Amino acid sequence: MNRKNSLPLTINLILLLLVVTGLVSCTKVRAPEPYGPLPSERQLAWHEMEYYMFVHFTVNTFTDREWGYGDESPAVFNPSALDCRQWAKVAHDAGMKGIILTAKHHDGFCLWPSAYTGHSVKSSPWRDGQGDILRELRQACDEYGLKMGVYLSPWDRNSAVYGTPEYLDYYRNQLRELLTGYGEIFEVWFDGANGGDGFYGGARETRRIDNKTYYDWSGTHTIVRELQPGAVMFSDAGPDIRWVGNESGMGSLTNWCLLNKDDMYPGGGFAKILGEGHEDGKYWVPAEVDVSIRPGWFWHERQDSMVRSAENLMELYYSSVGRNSNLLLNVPPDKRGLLHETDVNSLLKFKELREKEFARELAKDKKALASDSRGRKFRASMVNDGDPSTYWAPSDGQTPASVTIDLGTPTELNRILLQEYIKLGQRVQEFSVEVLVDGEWNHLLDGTTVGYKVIRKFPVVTASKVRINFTRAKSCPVISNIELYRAPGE
Ligand code: FUL
Repeated sequence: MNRKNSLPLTINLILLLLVVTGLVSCTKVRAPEPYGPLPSERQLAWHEMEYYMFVHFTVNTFTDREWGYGDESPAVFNPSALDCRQWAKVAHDAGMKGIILTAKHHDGFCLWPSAYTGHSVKSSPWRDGQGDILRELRQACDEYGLKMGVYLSPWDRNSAVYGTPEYLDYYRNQLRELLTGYGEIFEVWFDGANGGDGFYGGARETRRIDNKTYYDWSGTHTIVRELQPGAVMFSDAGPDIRWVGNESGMGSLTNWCLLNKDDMYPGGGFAKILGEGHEDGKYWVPAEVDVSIRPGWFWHERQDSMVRSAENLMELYYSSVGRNSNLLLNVPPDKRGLLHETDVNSLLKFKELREKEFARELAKDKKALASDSRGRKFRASMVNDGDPSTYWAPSDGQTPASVTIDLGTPTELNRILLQEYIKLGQRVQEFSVEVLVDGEWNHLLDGTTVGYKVIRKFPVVTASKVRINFTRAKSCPVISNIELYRAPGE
């Protein structure tokens, strides 16, 4: 072999070596297998919304009630200055990502001109019976880049056929109108309050239905999937999003996005289970916290002085978004058809407060070390690179495992935010946080589940390192994000 040919041979050998090493390291960096139920695309998009507006508006706004009986004359519905653009602008300016409107509440009055009943805006004096709030809301949401959702009360105290099989056709026809006439819907809200006394076309009687069987929910779910494949459905029992089990704004500290929903149904009295979900749940059904900015869901003049303050909304944020739930905050328009100045003020102040609270993130791009990583692609620094699509993961079977953020110098902190890479399932069962203060490791806090997002407060501590121990997980923890903050105050 002459010299001329031996050079390429060396290069070939080097190349071969590189390929073999590459292959070996590729097998080493195998991504973790998904574990348990996983979120669908529509659920992933919903998780990222985090915070959006609920709008309760109907005849009740004018009759000063929370539950209309169903005998209200459409003549009472006459907002003097209704402006969905104001709702949408406020939602947008407040940092919300969408609006869910009570298209029909229990009283049966429809905010759109349904072809299946006269009990709607078309029989009201508002816009001379030519109005359609759903249409106006659609335009406003588009203008402000918001998603739109609908609440269609299953219980209808106006309908003469409520309680009979015929009502199901009526309900589904109305649902079809909402799902085909107003563009893309991100969430359909199925309420759990059902049956009781009502007008029922003049019968004025009590009608009880069997929550479990009457509505044939699976048939209704099929319609939603067909007409709006991107929409998530909410109810006490999912199928996509579950009620958190209370209306006071409290997400559960331990909060599984998982639920064994097979034997559950709306209005079935499952409130206790719904907070935590099921650790061994068979389905991905995360929690949504629905709560009102006022004591009532509808506007009442006497409650103008009882609007939640920005500080109170901040607490709600921690007990909902901070606990692996989305926050659906109700802001009811008044008789003018406008969000009241006091409510608007609180919402905008809350936005400012939130921005200040999370203005100083301290972990980003700091040195991160892990007790173990399954390879370069999954190294510790993936938790603070600001990219939600990358994550740290230790090798299989390496739990407990920990990540340490090295802040470089003693730094004041009082908030921590953690996120799992939920596309691979919800895995963390328990974690703890330690801080290095004056050369000594101190225990700071314990936690249970993480899921999409957890934010925890603690009194200011001056630490040079923070260690997050994932002490128990169903399979190796898969962490996409760790943030540390120094929020104003103590
Ligand atoms: C409940 C209803 O009865 C309330 O009026 C309100 O709509 C709330 C969000 O859901 O079940």
